[in-house]
Amino acid sequence: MAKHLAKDSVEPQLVPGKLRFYSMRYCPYAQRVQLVLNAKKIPHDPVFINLSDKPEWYLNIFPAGKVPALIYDGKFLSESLHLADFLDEQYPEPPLWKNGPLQKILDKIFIESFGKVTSAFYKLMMTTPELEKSNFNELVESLKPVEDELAQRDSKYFGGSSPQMIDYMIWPWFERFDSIEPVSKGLFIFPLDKFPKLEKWKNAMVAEEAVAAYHLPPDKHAQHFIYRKSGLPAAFNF
Ligand SMILES: N[C@@H](CCC(=O)N[C@@H](CS)C(=O)NCC(=O)O)C(=O)O
Repeated sequence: MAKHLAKDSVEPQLVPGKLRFYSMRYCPYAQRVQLVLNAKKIPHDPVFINLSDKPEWYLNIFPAGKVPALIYDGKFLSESLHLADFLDEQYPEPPLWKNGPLQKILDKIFIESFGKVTSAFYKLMMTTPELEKSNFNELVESLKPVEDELAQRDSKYFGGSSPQMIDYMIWPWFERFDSIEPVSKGLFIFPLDKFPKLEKWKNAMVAEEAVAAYHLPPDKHAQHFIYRKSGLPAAFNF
């Protein structure tokens, strides 16, 4: 696995013909952008940032010190959803918003509402020393409208017969739900069987080329959460 660059590192030179992509291997927001890069086969040069010991040079370019970010035509660009949209416009094939403007805005509203799931997951995994039942229940509850949405769409993917932007933007959290079991030492298991539509969707997504190429097993995600929560620098290079 690529090394995450830390404080004492030197900024790597840009690679001609490749998009510079600042990332972190375990970041779900960076994964969103990676999935778009993969789906569109865009030549890119990933540089992984150690977020507990951020490189000086990175803070000089981007004082917020967050990932994901891209450098395109000398311009520094950030925010996963903006980056995903930019890539879709700049590299049109295959289109990831293919269902027209009305569906696009509906999908964007849905992606925004998915923030309830991402914050419930973060609360469960990161805010208490041991995972708590009430936080686990809140996460499970937050998935109900997501299951309902897929049922109502009545399609294999949220985007129809093939994965679209909406599928890629929510996928990273589903990949991480399986890490709840090892992090909680078997106490909590995400009950995917209670969400039959999402279970089928998840199985289809994981087999999809862009997703499979960047997929990590639950124990890797779990190890990152455990290290990160205890503030260990090993969280980024293990
Ligand atoms: N809204 C941002 C969120 C990005 C974000 O929070 N990234 C985390 C890593 S997963 C980060 O860079 N954290 C470093 C920090 O907050 O110092 C996006 O969608 O790109």
